[in-house]
Amino acid sequence: MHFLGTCLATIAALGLVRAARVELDWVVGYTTANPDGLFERQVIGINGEWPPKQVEATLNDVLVINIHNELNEPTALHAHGMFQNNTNYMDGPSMVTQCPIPAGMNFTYEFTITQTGTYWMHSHYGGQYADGFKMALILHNPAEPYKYDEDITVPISDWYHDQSGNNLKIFMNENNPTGAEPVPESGLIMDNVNSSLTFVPGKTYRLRLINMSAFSMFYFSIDGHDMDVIETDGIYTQRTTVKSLYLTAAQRISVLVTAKNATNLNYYMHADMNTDMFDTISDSLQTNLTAPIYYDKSVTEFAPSEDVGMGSDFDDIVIPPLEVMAAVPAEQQLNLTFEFQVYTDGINRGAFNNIPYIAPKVPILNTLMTMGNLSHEVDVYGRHSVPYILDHLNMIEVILNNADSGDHPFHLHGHVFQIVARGPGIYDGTNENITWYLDNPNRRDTVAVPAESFTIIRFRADNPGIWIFHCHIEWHLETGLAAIFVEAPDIAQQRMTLPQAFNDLCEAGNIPYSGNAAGKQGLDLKGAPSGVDILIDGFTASGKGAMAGCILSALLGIGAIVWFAHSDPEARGREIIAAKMREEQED
Ligand SMILES: *[C@@H]1O[C@H](CO)[C@@H](O)[C@H](O)[C@H]1NC(C)=O
Ligand SMILES: *[C@@H]1O[C@H](CO)[C@@H](O)[C@H](O)[C@H]1NC(C)=O
Ligand SMILES: *[C@@H]1O[C@H](CO)[C@@H](O)[C@H](O)[C@H]1NC(C)=O
Ligand SMILES: *[C@@H]1O[C@H](CO)[C@@H](O)[C@H](O)[C@H]1NC(C)=O
Ligand SMILES: *[C@@H]1O[C@H](CO)[C@@H](O)[C@H](O)[C@H]1NC(C)=O
Ligand SMILES: *[C@@H]1O[C@H](CO)[C@@H](O)[C@H](O)[C@H]1NC(C)=O
Ligand SMILES: *[C@@H]1O[C@H](CO)[C@@H](O)[C@H](O)[C@H]1NC(C)=O
Ligand SMILES: *[C@@H]1O[C@H](CO)[C@@H](O)[C@H](O)[C@H]1NC(C)=O
Ligand SMILES: *[C@@H]1O[C@H](CO)[C@@H](O)[C@H](O)[C@H]1NC(C)=O
Ligand SMILES: [Cu+2]
Repeated sequence: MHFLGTCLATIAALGLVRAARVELDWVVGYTTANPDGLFERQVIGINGEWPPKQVEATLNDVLVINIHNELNEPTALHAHGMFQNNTNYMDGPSMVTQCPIPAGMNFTYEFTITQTGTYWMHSHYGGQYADGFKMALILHNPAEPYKYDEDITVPISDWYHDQSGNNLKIFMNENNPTGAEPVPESGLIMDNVNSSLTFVPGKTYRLRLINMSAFSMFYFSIDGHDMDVIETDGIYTQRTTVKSLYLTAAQRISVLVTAKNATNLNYYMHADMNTDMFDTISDSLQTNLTAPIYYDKSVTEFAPSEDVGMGSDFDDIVIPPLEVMAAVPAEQQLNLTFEFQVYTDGINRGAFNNIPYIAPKVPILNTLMTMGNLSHEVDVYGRHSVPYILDHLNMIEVILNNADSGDHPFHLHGHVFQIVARGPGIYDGTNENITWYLDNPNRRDTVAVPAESFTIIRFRADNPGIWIFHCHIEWHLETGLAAIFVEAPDIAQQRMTLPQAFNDLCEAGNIPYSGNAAGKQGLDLKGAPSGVDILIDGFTASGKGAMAGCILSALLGIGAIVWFAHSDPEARGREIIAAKMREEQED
């Protein structure tokens, strides 16, 4: 009896009592939408609908998504923030953990929900999520620590009129040596420009704010109301009152907002885009978005604006998690410095340590699973997979040095990390101006690294597999601002077996699914991506982009650009350097 009681208590504590199978059938296809009222465009919808419905499940449920790809190109689905512990192959990024799902094919994602909080799902193939293939993923907690009356998801996103494929062609192009990003045409609160909420006096609302932008960062506030932060990226925080907050692409924050008792006024929510990174802003772009919160729709008066936009003093690094976890010393350190430069293929690329990520010939997880004991050799993954081997259970420290003049949001798949330190400049181990956050550092899965500064994060390598670490500005990821963490490859091989369905995907798409980054055995890497290198070394970091831009415009003048577009990258690089030397001799 006593034993049974203990047993039941344990089962309840582990939350094993309730477990449903949440099965969704999705036809992923094209439809049209006009959420900003300015332009009807083709979007990617689910079962003919856009915006796609949010997905909801409860801790311990099994989430099953049957996809039929009706697009005319491949696709792949990532559930952002899921640990996918022992189901690494369900993580989704194309050519990282799987071959993409070819046009016309069906595929099923299936994994167990082991986390709670606010997440989202989006395509992890090309720039597809900017075309609308994204939705909230809300994971309910049967033992919710905070009390509230209503639960409302508030996605905020930028909106482009052009297809992401076109935007990428213009962006990743020799004619864009400065790397000017596509600037959105609109911003949307709750997938529209006309959204509103209604508050009932006395009720407490949980607003789950999700930044689903491809590019823009937003500052969020509600006139006349405090917000109590209770969650950052699926991690409960201590209740922390703020007047405004910001979210970089892919971040989520839940706030509790208590409605007022009086109904004589209505209020605005504000979401102001951070326009620092926009090279051009069209006159029609509404950068300060608003959506009304009505107490009484018959009242026409709104409370005065308290919006401070980019003047917000919000800083997520100081928000302590509810479950206290002190930082512990690192056992393995990675030093990842990134900036944007023109590479030998003529393209302005973001990269860690001057090596842009370029997808290998074989999905990286397949390389891990099929290379036997060579899976521990960093070389088999290919130089342009930007691989780092992490030893099992090590505390990993990643130094993120931002040598660029813009802020960048970095997301690690399969983990949350602690944000343990921050300071200006590049971290070389001797920096005097550094602030440590060691007692109970904020934990989340996406961190903004401000311009020309460093941020240090730590996490435990307790999830064997292949995890991509990348800038969540969709355009920057495409240029190569990503690295691959190969975590405990030997343990991953022991724990996992790739389901046959994944090999079938590769087979259907004519993609090799075993061997190294070149699709070969052993350490013969010939044929793996190569030859994309930093154009000219020896300039100061700030001068590089500008100098490359000058060289390219000079060459453009002599009509070399056409030839460039068809040449191989190594030859192209040599030619650019030769042209530069000729130019210097002429001067
Ligand atoms: C927003 O509301 C205005 C005014 O009612 C309307 O003219 C416009 O078409 C609406 N826009 C969208 C995208 O629904
Ligand atoms: C693929 O999915 C579609 C839509 O759900 C379904 O009609 C079709 O039968 C499936 N095809 C196969 C081969 O399972
Ligand atoms: C979303 O993230 C992007 C990119 O970091 C940022 O520019 C935008 O302001 C964010 N939006 C919100 C509402 O925080
Ligand atoms: C609303 O009224 C209730 C009951 O009088 C009171 O307890 C509560 O503090 C009031 N709330 C606000 C936000 O003023
Ligand atoms: C947006 O709002 C902020 C804060 O009120 C203000 O400083 C800024 O000028 C506004 N921007 C535009 C384009 O209206
Ligand atoms: C790797 O495995 C092969 C055969 O399975 C074995 O001959 C070789 O000694 C192993 N190498 C290492 C470094 O363990
Ligand atoms: C330290 O760096 C912060 C920015 O990260 C800056 O605001 C502050 O002025 C710096 N302090 C000193 C003493 O340089
Ligand atoms: C990290 O790399 C950068 C760029 O090479 C270098 O300046 C810095 O000193 C390195 N930091 C550490 C801690 O090794
Ligand atoms: C993964 O599961 C193992 C137990 O199988 C656990 O020790 C580890 O902490 C888990 N990691 C994550 C990130 O959930
Ligand atoms: Cu970026």
